[in-house]
Amino acid sequence: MEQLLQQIEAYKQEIGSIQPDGADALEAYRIKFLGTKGIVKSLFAEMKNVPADRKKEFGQVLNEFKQLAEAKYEQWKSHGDSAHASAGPAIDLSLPGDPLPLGTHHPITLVRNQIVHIFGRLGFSVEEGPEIEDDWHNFTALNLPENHPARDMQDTFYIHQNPDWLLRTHTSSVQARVMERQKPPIRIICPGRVYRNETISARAHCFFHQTEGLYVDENVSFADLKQTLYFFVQEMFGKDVKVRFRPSYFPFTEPSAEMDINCRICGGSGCSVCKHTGWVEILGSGMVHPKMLENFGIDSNKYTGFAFGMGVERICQLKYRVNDLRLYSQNDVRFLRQFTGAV
Ligand code: 2NM
Repeated sequence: MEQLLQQIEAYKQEIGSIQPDGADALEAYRIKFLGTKGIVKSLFAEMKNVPADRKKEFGQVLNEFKQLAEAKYEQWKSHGDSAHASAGPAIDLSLPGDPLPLGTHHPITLVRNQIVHIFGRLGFSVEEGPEIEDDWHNFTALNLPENHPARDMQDTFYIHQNPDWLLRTHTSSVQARVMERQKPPIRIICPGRVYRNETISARAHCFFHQTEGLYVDENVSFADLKQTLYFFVQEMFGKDVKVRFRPSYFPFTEPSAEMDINCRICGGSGCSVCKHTGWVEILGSGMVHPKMLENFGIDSNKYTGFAFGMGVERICQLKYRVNDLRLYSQNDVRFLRQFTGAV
């Protein structure tokens, strides 16, 4: 009995001194102490040789020893698992994280959103439509008959498979689709990409972005048009902006006018953007041609409307001084990063 107790004490010390170092050592430990022919089992087998009056005492010592051997095994095993899972230096969870590089909105998206927001406050809602259009919605319905020069192959990308299909040359086609299915009042803003067959340069591109607006209701007047567009440029460029309207011509409107604002780049003293006039054209507009309203079954004696269209790149040039149209589609991060945080 005394010998057995001494033996157990020695085993306890052995267990206490073992340093865990790998799965093989762990398995050897398990076999030696906890296996079917291991030390714990063999000590329990000694029970039958212990005198009856000390069986209880020996049983307690043995159970304690067994628990110690098992606890050591579990502790060693779980340490091994976690050491394996996080190989490498300890992690300091109190350190600040690595910043994630955030993307930015493209300047065209920024300006588009601003335009949509300003007209949204005046009750205009956004409508979108297909970039691949048919002749009716892009031209004929908009009072651009068959031999109109704007249809010229030089300007329009036609789709080979079907001469009726083309890449829209303006977003007026979206407005045509809305008038086709909706009765007045109509108050919509149509942002989107349009395509024209131009040689790419600093001043021209084969695609660009437009935002067109349309307001059709009873008693819509040219005064409404002027005030709406004046409000828009004040919101976009600041209250100090000056405007002027010049008579113009568009097939979809009569009368038509182009609106200029005083140059935001030079402030009026003369620069290359305003061609030393102090004024820059920023949009075209007019009262919707009665023939167009009739094309869509809208009674032109009862209803009138105004429409306008602007190039988003142009607004962007005046707002952010981007002077080369190619920058918008080159995706040079040195350009794009400059719009981080711009609103
Ligand atoms: C412009 C200028 C003048 C225009 C007309 C239409 C509609 F709704 F009648 F189809 N949408 N946009 C319009 C009128 C566009 O852009 C320079």
